[in-house]
Amino acid sequence: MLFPNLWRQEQLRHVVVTTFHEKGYRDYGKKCIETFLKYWPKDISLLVYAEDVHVEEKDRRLQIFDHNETLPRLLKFRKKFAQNPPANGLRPLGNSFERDFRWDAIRFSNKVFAVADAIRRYRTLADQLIWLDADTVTHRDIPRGLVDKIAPRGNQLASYLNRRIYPECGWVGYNLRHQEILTFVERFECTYTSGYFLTLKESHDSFVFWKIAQQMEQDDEAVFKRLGSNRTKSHVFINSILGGYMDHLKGDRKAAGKSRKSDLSWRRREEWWK
Ligand SMILES: [Mn+2]
Repeated sequence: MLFPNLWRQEQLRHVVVTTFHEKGYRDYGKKCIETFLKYWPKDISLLVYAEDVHVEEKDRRLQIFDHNETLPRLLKFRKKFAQNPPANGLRPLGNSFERDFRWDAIRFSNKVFAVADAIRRYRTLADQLIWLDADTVTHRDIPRGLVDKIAPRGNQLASYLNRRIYPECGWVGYNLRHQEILTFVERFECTYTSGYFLTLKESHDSFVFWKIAQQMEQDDEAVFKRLGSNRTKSHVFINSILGGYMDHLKGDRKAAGKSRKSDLSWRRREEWWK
């Protein structure tokens, strides 16, 4: 055949990004790094935005950024809203406050500012930038072809784990070649820095991501690739194609180091799930 490559999808360059603080490093971040280095394709690097923690692992595929040096916008945002209860997971309820993570913009904004910085930094060096929560472990060799296959292409600005409610943003693949990628990043950050998040129904990163994505699709600025399912409300990460290679340790699963079998909505055959 003259042009056999026409029948295959073009190989893309990928880079993965995550963040954690000191307790996160001990509880799950270390494991995330170790299993990344073991099971991910050897031409893919991991960038870590480390918040006040020394990362012990050393590898040519591992790059560490210090929060305090690389994320000035995050520091400024935190300072600006530090004394604002509705920005810190406290929602006014009569005379008191109700605690709910869905209004903890300060806690979840570190993901937003880290991914924004990474996208600007790597825009010309890679084709896809994957956000990966640090509370994930990889349990099986990830084939290069899989990373290419689920990557956003063409007019797809990002691929994400959709579900019946706001998406599960433990995995988001950003298309660095998309002409509106910087527009997206700008909106993502500005929703927080401007204080606009206080007017939204929820202010964690997944909700804000979803709102911006919906608006961009409505305005024909971009489309998004969906890797999840509209039939499920929870555990969409491990029940998607990603569950065959990774686990997402939500809540108390961090201590166990593993999700529960009952979190699976169908039977998985991989060794990890036995
Ligand atoms: Mn997570």
